Amino acid sequence: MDRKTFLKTAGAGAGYMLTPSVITSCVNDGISSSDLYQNPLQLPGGLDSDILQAAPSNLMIAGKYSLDGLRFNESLPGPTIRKRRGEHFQIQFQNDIGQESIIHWHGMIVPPEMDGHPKDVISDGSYSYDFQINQRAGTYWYHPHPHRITGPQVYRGLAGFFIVTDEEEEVLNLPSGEYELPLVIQDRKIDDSGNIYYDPSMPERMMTGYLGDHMLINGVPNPYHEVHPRTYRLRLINGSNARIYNIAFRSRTPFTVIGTDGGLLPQPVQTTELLLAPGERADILVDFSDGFSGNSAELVSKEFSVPSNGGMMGNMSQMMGGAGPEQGSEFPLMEFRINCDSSSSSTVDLPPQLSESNFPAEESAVRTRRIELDMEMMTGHTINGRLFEMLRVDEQINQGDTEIWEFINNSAVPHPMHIHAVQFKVLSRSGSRGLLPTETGWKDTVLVMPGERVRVIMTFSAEEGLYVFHCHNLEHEDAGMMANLEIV
Ligand SMILES: [Cu+2]
Repeated sequence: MDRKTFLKTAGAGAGYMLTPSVITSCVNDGISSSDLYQNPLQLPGGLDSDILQAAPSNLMIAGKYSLDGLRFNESLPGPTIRKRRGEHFQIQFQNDIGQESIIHWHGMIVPPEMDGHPKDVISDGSYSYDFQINQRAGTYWYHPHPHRITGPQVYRGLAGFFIVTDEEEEVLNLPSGEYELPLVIQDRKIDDSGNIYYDPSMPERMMTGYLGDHMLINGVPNPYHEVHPRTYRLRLINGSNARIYNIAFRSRTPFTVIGTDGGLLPQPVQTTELLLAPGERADILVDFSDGFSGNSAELVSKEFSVPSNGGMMGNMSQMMGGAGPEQGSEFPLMEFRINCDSSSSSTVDLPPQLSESNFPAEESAVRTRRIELDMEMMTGHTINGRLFEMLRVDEQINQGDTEIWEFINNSAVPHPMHIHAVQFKVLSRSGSRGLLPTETGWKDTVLVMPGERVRVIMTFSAEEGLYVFHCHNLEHEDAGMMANLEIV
């Protein structure tokens, strides 16, 4: 489907292309749900076992799409893990998928042998995880991390939420229970027979990554969810292989960003749109009692531009793009149907200060590392000119040191860069984009657009040992856009 057809199809529903002329607070005024959203949103259940089993399963999605899938504990997404800071986490990862795998707890700071380094893959049997949760409350997640095959394993269904709570967050009385919705957004390609398939072409492997033409939330295409006219907390994960979303409401209703990768922001930030790259998380508050016309609140990915980094390579990435809508196209995500008759109205009083964040001062950095991101015709995407090698130490860091890393994207495609074993603060970004609302908080993944230089600062306090950093565009990662960092 080309972009034009896609947008036409997406716009075929009743009503939602209308510009709201009157903003009312929850009145059933006839502008109601569109035909596009026909599938009820599913919410993953909690983990109730000390085994996390990955196994194949053929699935029907929304009654019409088939997926040759992989699931954790027969759940899609995987069961949600909820732990409190200070608790111990113990689990047996049981690998029954018939190929190598290992689990990475994305955003969690854990000992090296618990981190899911690709050298620790198992091809069957089980791997014991046992670590203490010693970090801020936040929306973390887990997914496989084997070298070369992370993309297909995540795509086929292996990913889940890992939610950490703590006292600092609890005193805020944020919406919880049914008013807290974990939402993982993933795009998928579906062929004419309704099969969800993973088959990246050479240009998709080498340039854009695998961009789907159907957007799934918690494994459901075109979902709707009924909400009360009150404030909800949405925990968003971009669990896509390559696609970046520009989260917004079609009505341009503002929402409040309260957290990101490493938990609560220092202060809440109001916005009408928010870029979210693969691997990144956003914790947002949405008040469904105000600012939506009628009883429908439609979440979309708003159009955005990907800076072209000059000449031939930029044009080539455009030409060689996959079959799905291009990176940066607008498309619908899901609909919240506001039940105006319900009485459970409640708003949230946020304090001006959400959390204590002691970001390291720039002067405390003992060195700056330049991390060059390049694309070479024969090699592919490289970090400082090299592809991943399992045991080669690329960056050696003294434990306890504070460093600045400068990511320089010399290529023509975006790279969301993820560093294991730390949370960092984004210091600056060259060009006109500036910092995003989420970049006022702790991050473990940062989007570096073509031509940009992004500086981040962090203190390496994790246990000594070998960890990785890599591009979270999973096709780039699988093709070798990954490197080792050793804490000594
Ligand atoms: Cu990349």
